[in-house]
Amino acid sequence: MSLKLDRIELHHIRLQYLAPFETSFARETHKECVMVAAYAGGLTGWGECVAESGPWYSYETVETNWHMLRDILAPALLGVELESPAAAAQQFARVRGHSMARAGIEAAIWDLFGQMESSSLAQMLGATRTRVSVGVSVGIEPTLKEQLARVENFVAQGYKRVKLKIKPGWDVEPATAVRKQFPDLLLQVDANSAYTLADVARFQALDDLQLLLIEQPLHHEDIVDHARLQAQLRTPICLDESIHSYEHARWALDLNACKIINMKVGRVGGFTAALRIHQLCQERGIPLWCGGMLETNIGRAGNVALAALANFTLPGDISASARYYREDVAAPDFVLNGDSTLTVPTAPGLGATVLPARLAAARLRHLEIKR
Ligand code: OSB
Ligand code: MG
Repeated sequence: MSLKLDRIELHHIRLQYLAPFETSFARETHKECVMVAAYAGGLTGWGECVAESGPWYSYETVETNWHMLRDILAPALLGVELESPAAAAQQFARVRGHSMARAGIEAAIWDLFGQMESSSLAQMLGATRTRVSVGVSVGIEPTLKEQLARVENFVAQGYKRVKLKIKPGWDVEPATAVRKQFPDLLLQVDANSAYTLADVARFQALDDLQLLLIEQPLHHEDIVDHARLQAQLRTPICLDESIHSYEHARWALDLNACKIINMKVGRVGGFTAALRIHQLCQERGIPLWCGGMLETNIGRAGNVALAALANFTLPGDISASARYYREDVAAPDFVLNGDSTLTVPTAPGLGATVLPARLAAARLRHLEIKR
């Protein structure tokens, strides 16, 4: 089956988080992102671009996504007969960078093909799991007491894996306190590139806490110093920011810069690239888990489908919908199962769809693109 797009619509939205989310790089109270709707043959496919309002996690922003989608990516697809979602990715082969913009529009094409062919995204990706193990990412809190209360609350909700955000001055102490109160909790930390090799003693102190992994301790592009740090630690290093593409994954593994990779479909440029990285990691014996960007239910549906692939063997940062927003722009909501899992959607395509009234309420900007 093939398709030809009639038009593409972009929606710039803003949603308030239920609670502020603080990392080593920013404290955010609201989500802003671009939602992509692709129209073909009476069907609508949705995709979410995960870039944030400012270039703190990544150089990409809502504004760079908007520019790339409007001026480069949408025009590259409109009027083209697409044989498969991979063919859409192929149309972007000349584009350097801008992974999150590419992934957002590619997701809308996957959704369209899934609906057309009556297969779920998980099926299209070759994933077989019906539920995926998930955890929760806990931001930096003003005090240790507030952090412990937050972790306690998530554990009570049924989350069996917790990730703590760390930064210099907020690392060994909060992680030790959580480990002490929850001796059996699956626990990991994420530094979002806040450290350098000079901080090796900090990481050696974390080495005694039986952490699943230490995520992206060093520079956001680095794969050289991470290899040096890994050689001095027992705890596996997991890379997030540094893995922008299939090639970056291969280079990092060739250098032993990490033992685990956090897969974010937006960061690597779409499901087509994610599938190649999944295969590479499977061949090299490198476990994956699915990262999150505080997505709406559109992005979350894609993450859950991806995490259903065989080599996603660690719990993902894919929490239940209720952890993020009071009213998501899309439905259905994802609910945490008793075994700390989310259920993989089985409906055709993403299995999630935007609610027009919610979208309108959250929308700051709208654009229709036709050939
Ligand atoms: O580093 O994993 C990260 C959110 C925004 C930017 C970077 C990160 C995160 C998260 C969120 O940790 C995890 C989630 O979506 O629940
Ligand atoms: Mg991270």
